Amino acid sequence: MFRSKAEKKVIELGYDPARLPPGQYLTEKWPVLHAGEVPSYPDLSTWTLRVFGEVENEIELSWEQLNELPRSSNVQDIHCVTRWSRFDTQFEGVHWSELAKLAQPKPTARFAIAHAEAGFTSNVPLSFLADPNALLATHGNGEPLTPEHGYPLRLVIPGKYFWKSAKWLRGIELSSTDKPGFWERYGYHNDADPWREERYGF
Ligand SMILES: Nc1nc2c(c(=O)[nH]1)N[C@H]1C(S)=C(S)[C@@H](COP(=O)(O)O)O[C@H]1N2
Ligand SMILES: [Mo]
Repeated sequence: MFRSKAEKKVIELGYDPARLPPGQYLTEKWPVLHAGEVPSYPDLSTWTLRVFGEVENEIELSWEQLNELPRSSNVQDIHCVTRWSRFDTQFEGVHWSELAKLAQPKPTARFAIAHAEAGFTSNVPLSFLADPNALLATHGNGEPLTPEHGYPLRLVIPGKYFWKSAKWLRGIELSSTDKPGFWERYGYHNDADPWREERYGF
């Protein structure tokens, strides 16, 4: 059976090669990738997270209020469109369902638009935000997120290229219509499924 160099490395490291999406290679590091600058360290006493749009109750939580919500953690593989994949990344934080209890999405809400610092946005169908393994993460690999990985809060969306997982998250907008985000408007594929290699275009 033909195996690519990338697949051979996965096997050498003791992993199932079926975990590597097409056209990806495994890295053991955690690369840093984003457009623009890492935002300056936030003042957590004024930091807020908004949930708005197609919800019954728009909410704006302080850092303290966010951290009072029930927490969960999970382990998942992440896949960047620039072709690196990282296996078994552990994230800890708050699941969307905890925010949904407070904000109460309207039945018309079909898409979630993540709003991050400096106007960055990313869009997914609401079902991907509601995935049991999605998280609004405060921690990665057991440590608070570092500034370059999204401190104090980032999104983690499984089943999509990692650009959908907005770092420096400040809000979630629910919408009845889709709103292509920063990388999507730049030419990346709206659906971003790494298993179907939805890298560019629609
Ligand atoms: N706010 C913001 N979040 C972002 C991006 C960005 O440009 N801005 N880039 C995305 C991309 S392309 C990737 S691959 C991941 C990288 O996350 P990491 O730097 O923690 O590996 O962040 C995503 N989240
Ligand atoms: Mo990426």
